[in-house]
Amino acid sequence: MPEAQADIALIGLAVMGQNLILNMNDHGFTVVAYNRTVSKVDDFINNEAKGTKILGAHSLQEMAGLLKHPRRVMLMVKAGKAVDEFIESLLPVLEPGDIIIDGGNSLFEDTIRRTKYVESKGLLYIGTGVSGGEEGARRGPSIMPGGSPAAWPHVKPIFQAISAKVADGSPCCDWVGEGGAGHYVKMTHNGIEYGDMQLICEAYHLMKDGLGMTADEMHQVFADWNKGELDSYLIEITRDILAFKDTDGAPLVDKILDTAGQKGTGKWTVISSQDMGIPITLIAEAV
Ligand code: 2AM
Repeated sequence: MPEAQADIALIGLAVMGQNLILNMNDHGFTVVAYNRTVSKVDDFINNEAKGTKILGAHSLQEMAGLLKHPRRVMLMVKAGKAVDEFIESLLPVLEPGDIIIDGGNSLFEDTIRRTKYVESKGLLYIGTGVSGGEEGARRGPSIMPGGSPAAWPHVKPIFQAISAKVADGSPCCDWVGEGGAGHYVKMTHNGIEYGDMQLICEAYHLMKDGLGMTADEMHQVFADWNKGELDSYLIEITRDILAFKDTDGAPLVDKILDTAGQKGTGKWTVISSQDMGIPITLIAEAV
């Protein structure tokens, strides 16, 4: 048996998962990587993770055997059924006191249920929001953990090391609360971004169809806005998108289909607001 040497395991080798692993490795943690499609473990170890301390496991048993105690296992898999299935397969290879962490965009009610279930088996559970996309995962995401309070001291050093930092150096990561609190905060944070995007779309619509402005003129407006109190990530990328030219020199934005999809967090935010009798019409418009 190889020595139990790894600080944390991460399951789910899509880009978010891979980038979180690389980020943890940069901060001195030894990570074990695992994925349902096991061939992706070797692909990752032989490519993106080449030359690092990252370990690959080809079964959950092997993964569990490589972990220090209490074991920390983080899931970065598709929200929904995949999380429940992994919890079921992890329980037999883990022990009381071990910690399962779900870093996907799970519905907070699922996280409340899973926290109770995993705790009933003597293990600990964390449902955490991870914000910042692929780039954030690699360089420093905002992390919003909630679930079993007893798990937090074991996860805190890793999460606070890999998270983004505020100007004064404090980490963009702290304990949010019990049960589904972490995923609730992440959901609401996403909902607010939906509202932000709705405002940007309405401003674009008024400028384009109301005032007949060109993409270059709108680019200038967003560039000015981004220098004042509206200075933010979404205004900044809108500024850049409006200036982006296709190979023929025309603004690319005018050729993109006027349609968008959603993965659920905005809808859940609105449903939760209705459950509490607190209307949030802007976010509802966005959805
Ligand atoms: P895969 O590589 O085996 O498809 C993002 O899709 C991540 O979630 C991937 O690591 C993917 O594994 C995993 N995933 C998606 N659906 C899954 C399921 N039903 N069971 C296990 N893993 C799943």
